[in-house]
Amino acid sequence: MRIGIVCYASVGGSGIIATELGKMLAARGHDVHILSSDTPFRLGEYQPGLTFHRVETPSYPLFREPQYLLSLATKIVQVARNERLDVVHAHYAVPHATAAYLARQILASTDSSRLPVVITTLHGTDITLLGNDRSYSETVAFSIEQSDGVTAVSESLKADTIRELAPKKDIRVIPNFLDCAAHRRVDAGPVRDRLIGDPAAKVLIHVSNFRPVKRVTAVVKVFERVCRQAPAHLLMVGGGPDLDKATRLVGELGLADRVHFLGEQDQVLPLLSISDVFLLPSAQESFGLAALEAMACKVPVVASRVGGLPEVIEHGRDGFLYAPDDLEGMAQSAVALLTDRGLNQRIGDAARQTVKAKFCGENIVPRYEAYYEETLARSRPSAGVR
Ligand code: GMT
Repeated sequence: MRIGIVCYASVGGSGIIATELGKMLAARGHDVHILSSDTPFRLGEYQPGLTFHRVETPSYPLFREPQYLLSLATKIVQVARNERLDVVHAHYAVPHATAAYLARQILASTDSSRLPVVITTLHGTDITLLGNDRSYSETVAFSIEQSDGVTAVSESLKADTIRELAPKKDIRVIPNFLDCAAHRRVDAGPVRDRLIGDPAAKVLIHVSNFRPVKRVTAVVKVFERVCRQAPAHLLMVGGGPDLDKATRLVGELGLADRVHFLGEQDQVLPLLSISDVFLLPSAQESFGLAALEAMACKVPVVASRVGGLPEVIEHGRDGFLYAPDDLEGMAQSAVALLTDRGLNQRIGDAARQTVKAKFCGENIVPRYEAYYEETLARSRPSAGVR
């Protein structure tokens, strides 16, 4: 198939999934075109079958507002026409589903025999934070309904979408995934020596884009409770609006020599591989890809029981889940994992097993392929895939 994938380039789960999907589809013989405003940070080196198309949004001195929706729709039209796309797969509804809808209308006005199907994948905040905002909700619901196919990354997000927007559309749940062969614990001794020094010291880690929904100050508060019983180090990986708040709190709590702010990193495997516990006390999480990446590296996750996280983590078996405000519960599980080596190993091994059993790309990507085929067959029964 000829597949166009529209995604955000910035650090975030939807861009990572879209890029990994593109890479795996290309490796499986499809002709894949990624459309984004910048090179997605996980794109990596050149791969046959995978082409990147930059969406340029020219600025005009009269407008304060960048016209990304229009430039993206135009780029989708151009790529769909030039590359004879069968599928346009929009990751994140806002505004990608709308741009894809607009592009298809434009294509239909010029050559309706060559229309790609539009598939939208809902990732989370496009529904739970943005899409349900009254400033956007009608357009987002309309664009979702106008897609030929809609997927969500968890049952929880599907339920949220139905509750918030009530789109007249079936939503297929296809969970997020990893390249399980590539995503594993690596030998990162030198990284550990340089960052932490003491080989006996325990390490906690948090990776996110430091938006309010990630509750990075709760990460620091859990860590402070942990340190009262089991002095450790905390790696804070990422950046975003709440970075300053977290830095300030670390200073106020006198933890500056134990907390390492590392900024955005595209290679998280070495950092996960030197960690003993991953903290994710989010207010909301449609899936929790960052948790899945930790689990693949056998790092036990202590997280909030919200959104799709219970579909990824089974409390007490392959990780620990608590009410978002139960920082004490999170701290106690973290302490147990840092002080009981057997427990840490058992939970870490079970976590890797869960990832391998349920969330490997080799099992999930064929579900996207099947969904593309099914949607194409439904939308143009006689034409089939060209
Ligand atoms: O979590 C983020 O900050 C980024 C955001 C995104 O759309 O890029 O993540 C959402 O999509 C990810 C990939 O499907 C999910 O793993 C995250 O759980 C989800 N984030 C939230 O729901 C807060």
